[in-house]
Amino acid sequence: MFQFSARLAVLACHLTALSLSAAVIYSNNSPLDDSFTNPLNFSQGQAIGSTGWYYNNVRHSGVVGISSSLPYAGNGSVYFQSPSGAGKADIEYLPGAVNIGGNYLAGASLGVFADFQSFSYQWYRNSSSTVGAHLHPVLRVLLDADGNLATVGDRGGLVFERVYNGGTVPTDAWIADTINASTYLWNFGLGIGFAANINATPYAYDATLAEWQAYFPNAVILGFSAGVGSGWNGVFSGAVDAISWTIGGQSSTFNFEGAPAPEIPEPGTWLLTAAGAALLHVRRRG
Ligand SMILES: [Ca+2]
Ligand SMILES: [Ca+2]
Ligand SMILES: [Ca+2]
Repeated sequence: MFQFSARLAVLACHLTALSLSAAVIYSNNSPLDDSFTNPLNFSQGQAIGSTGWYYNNVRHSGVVGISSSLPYAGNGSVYFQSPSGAGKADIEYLPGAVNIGGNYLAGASLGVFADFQSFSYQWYRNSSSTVGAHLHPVLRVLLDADGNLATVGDRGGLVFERVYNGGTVPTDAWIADTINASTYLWNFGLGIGFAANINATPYAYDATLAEWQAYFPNAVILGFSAGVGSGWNGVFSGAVDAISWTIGGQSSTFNFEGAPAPEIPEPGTWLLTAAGAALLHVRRRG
C-alpha cells in the first residue's frame, strides 16, 4: 500500500513538473480536436493561434492537429495520420514565420547552432500503423547552414530517428527520446544534398550532433519540427507531445492541449446581473 502511494506521489511530481515548466499550446478549436489536412500534392499550413507553432508541410491527405485522440500530460497531444506513402504532416515552431503560398517558413533565428545543447519529445505509434516497424514521428532541428538568412539554398535540418541510434519502436505507448551531443542525426537540405555524409565513415546516418555543429560553425537555428510521412509506405497514426529544447542554457517546453471551452454565464449569473441593472435603473430614475 505504501509503495503504491509512493508511486502515485512520484507520478504526481512528474505531472506537476511538466505543467509548471511547460508553455501550454492550445488547439485552434475549442474544446479540442483540430484536424488540419490537405488533399493536394503541394504543402499547406495553418497557424496555431499566435503561439509561433504551425501545422505545416501538409499534403497528400496527411493530417495533423492538437487532439484528444491520444492525450498526454492533460487532455491533448499532437495527433498525426498519414493514409499513404505520399502523405505528409508536420507541426513546427517557426520564429517570425512568413506565409509562402499557404505554407510557412521561418523569418528569424532562435540562436546560433553552436549554442544548441539538446532537444526532446514524447512520441506514440499506434499499433494500427502499417508502415515499416522502425518508423515513428521524427523530431528535427531546422537550420540555415551559413547563418545568413538572406541566402535560402542552405536551409534544411537535422532529423532524429531511433533506427539510426540502435533503438526499437514500441507501439501503443508513449516513448521519451532526448537528443544530445552524441546522438546520430541525418540531414536534408543545408546546401549539401539529402542524407549527405560528413564524416570519415562511409555510412551517412552516423554523424553526431557535435559533428554537425563542428561542420557548420556559423549555422543558426530556424526552428523545430516534428512529423510523419513522405515516403512512408503504408498507413500511420500516432502523436507527439512535450516538445522541449535547450539553447545556451535556456530551456523551452511545450504541452499541447485542448483550448478551454468558451465561458457561458450560468442562468443565476444572468438573473443577478439583470436584477442589478434593474436596481440601477430604478435608482437613476429616483
Ligand atoms: Ca543562408
Ligand atoms: Ca558517415
Ligand atoms: Ca498534452
